[in-house]
Amino acid sequence: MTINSCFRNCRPASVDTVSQWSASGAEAIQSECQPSSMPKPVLISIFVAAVLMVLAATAMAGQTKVVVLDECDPNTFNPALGNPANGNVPCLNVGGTETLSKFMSFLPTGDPLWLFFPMQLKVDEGDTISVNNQGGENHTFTEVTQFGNGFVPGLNNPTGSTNSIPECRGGFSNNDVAATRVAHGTSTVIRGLKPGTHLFECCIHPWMRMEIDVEENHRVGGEN
Ligand SMILES: [Cu+2]
Repeated sequence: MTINSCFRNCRPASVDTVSQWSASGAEAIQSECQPSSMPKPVLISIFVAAVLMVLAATAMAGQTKVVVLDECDPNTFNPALGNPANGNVPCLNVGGTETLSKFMSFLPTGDPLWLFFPMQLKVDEGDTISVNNQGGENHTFTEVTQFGNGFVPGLNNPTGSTNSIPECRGGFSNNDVAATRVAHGTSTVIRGLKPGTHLFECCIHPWMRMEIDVEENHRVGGEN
């Protein structure tokens, strides 16, 4: 605000001219010229502070990573199981050296090189969990109420049962199961888990299991 426009708008009743007013002292002018509405710099500062608070709240929500691993050897897996014409997904060469015969030798328990890592995780409510498949095969990261058989009978523990747990039933023809697929080289993000214990399993390799314990988040209430 210039001194002239200020004079017009908010001069004291006792002065008639700018020079009169100036004679009463610069500090008085400054004080009289404070506009009644909030000046722009203050508004901008408040906006910036609000944005920073939102960003800080977002940053406080943790991000945790889970890695999906396998060691399939493409040289032995793909001739037997990697024909897309049969609905199979080839083992991608990510350096895996576990041969198919070695893999099969671990059944019915399951090859321990096929796993979620870590196998147990504690997170806070509001945290996001990024699940990244670094193996050569496709997997699922499916929340289940109880661990149990997947949808590939030959890989089921312990008897090759075709009776899979409900969350895996129907395999990828079931949209709910297909939605939990984590293709090799891709990630899926899990959000919004409620406080408590959550179990996740691969519906293809049912020994790939993990538990995520979600703790109630007190940060929003300022208790942390
Ligand atoms: Cu799997």
